[in-house]
Amino acid sequence: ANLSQLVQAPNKEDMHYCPVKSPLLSGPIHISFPSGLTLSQVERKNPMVVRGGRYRPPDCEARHRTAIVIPHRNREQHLKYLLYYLHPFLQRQQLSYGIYIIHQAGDYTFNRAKLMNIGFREALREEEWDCLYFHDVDLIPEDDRNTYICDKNPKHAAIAMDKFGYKSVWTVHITQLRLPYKGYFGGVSALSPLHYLKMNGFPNNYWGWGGEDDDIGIRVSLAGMSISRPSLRIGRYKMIKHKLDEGNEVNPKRFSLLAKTQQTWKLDGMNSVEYELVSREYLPLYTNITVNIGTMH
Ligand code: UD2
Ligand code: MN
Repeated sequence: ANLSQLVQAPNKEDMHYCPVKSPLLSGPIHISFPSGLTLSQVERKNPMVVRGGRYRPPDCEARHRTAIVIPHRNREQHLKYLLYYLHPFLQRQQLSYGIYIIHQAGDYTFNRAKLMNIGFREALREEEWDCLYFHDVDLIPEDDRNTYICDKNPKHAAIAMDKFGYKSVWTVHITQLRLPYKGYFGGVSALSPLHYLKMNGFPNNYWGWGGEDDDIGIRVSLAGMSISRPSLRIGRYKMIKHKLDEGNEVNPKRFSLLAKTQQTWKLDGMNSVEYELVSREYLPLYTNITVNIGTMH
């Protein structure tokens, strides 16, 4: 090497790809909820995170570019703890990533799935993400080997939750809850842009709690894809305890909507989502996108 090569700071061209398996992983994570935690403490603990909640590994070129999309309204406490754990978690995985909070303005009935469609559009408007993680604000991953990258198939990541004794969630779902098939897709799921467009995204017409996750599971199979899952040992999450939110009452139409998914999925979804962008704020730990999404009619 000549002198000029030696003194030059490494630039992108001579940077090597990060190893296939990150050497920074530490496995199971002990989750607690330190009282009095503030967002500025989270900021100080994550000095490499830049404006809008973006990060790229400093010493190697990331192999994956993942956007985290989080539907949100009125859950600031949960958001704070999620950011506290998620930023270091993603950094240990040596990912290039960005965190997008999709905030529903006003107090009309909440619509989780529609907010995800908006997150998909707004995130890809900014960068060529190769994977999107659709993530509830109250679920904290408990093992950093649960890598936030996309698979060949859509992935359901939150398969074992403390709330259900870490049993396979879809088994719980089949036996105690709603539908007699294994399409369960709630909590945290990962799709590439191609997966997402192939299934026309998520439904826009589920207002209030429930059903939209099952609709999404059905869409995956209607679009001819199957669902992959991490192992039960690794796909563990802690759900921060909460009650049903005001403005997110149980959706009484969920079963009749689900019965029609096969007829509606190509008409309603990413190709029909309408909303009004209220603001886009590049905050230190995340990009906050506030939207008016209207209400049911
Ligand atoms: C389950 C599913 C969830 C979703 C929901 C039904 C799991 C682990 N999770 O969660 O993915 O399918 O049932 O809709 O199976 N939110 C707000 N503010 C609100 C209301 C909701 O921010 O006022 C967001 C937040 O990100 C929250 C998510 O929507 O985590 C889902 O709502 P939930 O946590 O009340 O529903 P839950 O726990 O029954
Ligand atoms: Mn929840």
